[in-house]
Amino acid sequence: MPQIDDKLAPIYEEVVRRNAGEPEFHQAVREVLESLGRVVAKRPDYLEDALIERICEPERQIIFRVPWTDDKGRVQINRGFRVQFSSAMGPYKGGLRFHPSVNVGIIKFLGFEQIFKNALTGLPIGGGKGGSDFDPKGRSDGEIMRFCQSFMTELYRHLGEYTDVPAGDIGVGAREIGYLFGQYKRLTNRYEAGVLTGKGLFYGGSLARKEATGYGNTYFTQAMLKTGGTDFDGKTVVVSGSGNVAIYTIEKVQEFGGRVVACSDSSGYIVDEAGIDLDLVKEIKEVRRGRISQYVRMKGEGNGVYFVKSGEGSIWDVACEVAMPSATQNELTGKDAKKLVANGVTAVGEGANMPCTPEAIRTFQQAGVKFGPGKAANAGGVATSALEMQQNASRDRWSFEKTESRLATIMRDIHDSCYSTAEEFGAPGDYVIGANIAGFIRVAEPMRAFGVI
Ligand code: NDP
Ligand code: 2IT
Repeated sequence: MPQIDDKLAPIYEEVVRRNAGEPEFHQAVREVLESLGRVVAKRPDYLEDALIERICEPERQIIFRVPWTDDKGRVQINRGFRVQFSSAMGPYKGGLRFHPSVNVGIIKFLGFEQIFKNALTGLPIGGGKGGSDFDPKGRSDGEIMRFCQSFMTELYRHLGEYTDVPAGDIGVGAREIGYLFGQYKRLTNRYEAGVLTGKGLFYGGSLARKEATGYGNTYFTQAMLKTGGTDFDGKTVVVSGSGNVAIYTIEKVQEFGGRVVACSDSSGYIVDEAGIDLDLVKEIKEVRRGRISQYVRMKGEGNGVYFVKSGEGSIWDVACEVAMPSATQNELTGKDAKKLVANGVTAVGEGANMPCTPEAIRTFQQAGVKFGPGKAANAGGVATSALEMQQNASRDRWSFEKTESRLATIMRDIHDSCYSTAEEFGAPGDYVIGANIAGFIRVAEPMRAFGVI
């Protein structure tokens, strides 16, 4: 098991002590600190002025009550969060997650990852994350709207195009961003387009933002495959989830000639051995907001098409050469990783944030599987959010081709900087170490320049 350097171990112990009951946050911090031993061995000056301790402490954490009225006239109460983690590189930037599992530890892990991810994009954005334990499943449009309006009625005072710029994440897409933006505009009396990203195309959104995370992970994973002299063409691929990230991963993998044979939601997974019919998945998920099991009902069971209920098997039992986990944290365990390795997986690109457990990552790396960590592989979404901010600031609108071509270049640059940083720090081929160190150095330099703040 990778160890934390002796000089950094007390920092980790203090993070665990001061953030009790937040295992996902501890996991994210631990992974970064495991990589930083190599940095402080070369550059002990990074240990000065509690710089690493400061990176682990959010600049500001906001927790608030979100009251709203459901369709039956009953008052419901949820909890809202925004963790403004680091503004060393630019305004806080990161998504909002609406899911019943959301708590402060999950938002902190996501915000912490976001600092390094955003730094890796090379664009001027700090790190933050927010959300609520609100469960959008089964809620009407009216309920979603009233919830979003109440959420923004508190959050707006903490936002601004130069202060903090949220976007979507699990349970938050264009519909929710529309309601949030409308309420922000009404409360502030300002048409401040750059305060949110992932907006609709007819009021300041960027072409290719919706596709960007999935496309970006596909570009990143393609770059990893190319270091071994191969690509997606003809490869069998499994993509977990069937939300925003999963759908546009499947789209780009198919364009690159890969055959995606399985995807999932929290109720289970579907297999279509001939290759997933993406139009059908989009109809079920983007139009009907339904369950992935409907795929089998609509397509007809048999001929290699079937559904497996969650709890009765894992999507990672399905044999593939490339795995792209794109649902949620810790969805791919050590046991799953062993199964994937036994079935011949050669590359894993994390579309979700921290979907592989530490044991799974170790299993992949020990088996020589190319492993792209989320903070590098899924950075295309936030990078394109920064491109949306650029378009809003210059009152401009770029074509799909121009935006996608910028995205592709950014993803190849992230790949190359992770690859070369890993080599420079004595861990060739280790994208986890490469991403953590390259991201850390980019944030550490402005922090030192600013003094103790
Ligand atoms: P969506 O809400 O569009 O889709 C989420 C998908 O994951 C759904 O299929 C959902 O199934 C499944 N899922 C969510 N939670 C669980 C769970 N606890 N157990 C099993 N399945 C689950 O979200 P996104 O596609 O936007 O996000 C997916 C992942 O990608 C997240 O980790 C997010 O943080 C990350 N990400 C997103 C970016 C973006 O731009 N949107 C950018 C970078 C990373 P069900 O519908 O049944 O809940
Ligand atoms: O995890 C992520 O990078 C996101 N959910 C996207 C954040 C953003 O600001 O676009």
